[in-house]
Amino acid sequence: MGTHREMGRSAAGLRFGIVAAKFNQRVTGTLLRACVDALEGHGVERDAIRVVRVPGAFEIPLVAQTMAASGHVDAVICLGAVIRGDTPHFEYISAEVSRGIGQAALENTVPVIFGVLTTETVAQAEERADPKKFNRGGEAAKSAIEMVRVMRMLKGEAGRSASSRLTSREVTRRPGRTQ
Ligand code: INI
Repeated sequence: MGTHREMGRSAAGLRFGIVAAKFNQRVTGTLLRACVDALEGHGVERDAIRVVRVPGAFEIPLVAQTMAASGHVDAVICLGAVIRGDTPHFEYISAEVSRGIGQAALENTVPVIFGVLTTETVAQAEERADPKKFNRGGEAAKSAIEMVRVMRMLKGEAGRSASSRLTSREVTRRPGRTQ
């Protein structure tokens, strides 16, 4: 991750919600710090980042859905670590979390970013969270910023094409005649 000056202030004025699981705290704490650092590095104010901690990854979708529906954030970032070695019900938890996060995004048309690590071992999760290695927390922040831009572009295009349809209808309408 570069310095704040290198990263610029491209996300200044945007607001983010972060839902981070406490389970596997060493890993999720690292993900959370790297995520907040990256957002701030792109110009997001600390006051514009709302962090909510939940017990485990299974609880992430409910809070993500609530934040996404609130209208108070431009994107939600979900952080967690589900580790197969420690989790007999690994498949259930990871399937539910990914389904719930996707659902929160689609139901609200708000970006909800999947920053949940699913690994075989704690060592793999630590490596993916490490800001000097894979830095998945920082990557999740960058994906969130990118998706806010994508959604703003699409919503802007939708607004423009609606008004251009209106204009062309007005152009073809003859003066003095009703429809
Ligand atoms: N939660 C995690 O975030 N990661 C795990 O690896 C994990 N394991 O190993 O079970 C885990 N379990 C807790 C779960 O997410 C819920 O908090 C719990 O079942 C209460 O609903």
